[in-house]
Amino acid sequence: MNNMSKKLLSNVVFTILAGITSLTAVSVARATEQVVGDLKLTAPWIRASVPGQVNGAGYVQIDNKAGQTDRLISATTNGVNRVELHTIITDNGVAKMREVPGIDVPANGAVKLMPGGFHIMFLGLSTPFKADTTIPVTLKFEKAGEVKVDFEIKPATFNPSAKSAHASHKH
Ligand SMILES: [Cu+2]
Repeated sequence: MNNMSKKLLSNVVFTILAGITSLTAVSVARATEQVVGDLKLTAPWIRASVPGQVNGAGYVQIDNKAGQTDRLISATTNGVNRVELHTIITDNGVAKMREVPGIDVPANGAVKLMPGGFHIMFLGLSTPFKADTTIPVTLKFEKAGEVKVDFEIKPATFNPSAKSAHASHKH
């Protein structure tokens, strides 16, 4: 290999490495993770309120590396009347929210709270959820105990999986 192609090659390698480094930095900054006991909570978020909206929903992925099921049993935060755990059921073709006593996190598995499924329901907001801010929420698990998590408020138009959410709708 002559000197010129060596230099060219090292430039290419440097460019690739720089690219990988910046990609890594971006994904670390975006995918916020928090660990409590055997649980890992990833990317907690809440959709910003639209005018007149007094309730809101929170979502997060929970991974469990323990060999036994854990269970999210409650959530609390300031500035709301009440926080409930909800799921969505379909009753005669109509999607309805239902309170559940807890949300299981399977052994060596995960549960993903997301639009159209399990969510943390914030009822009676004293102030609307404002995009680009965070809300501290304390989650309580049966085995792992309590953990305080900052939920990121995403714009009202945010949809984490527009495609799959649409596919699950019944037309
Ligand atoms: Cu709900």
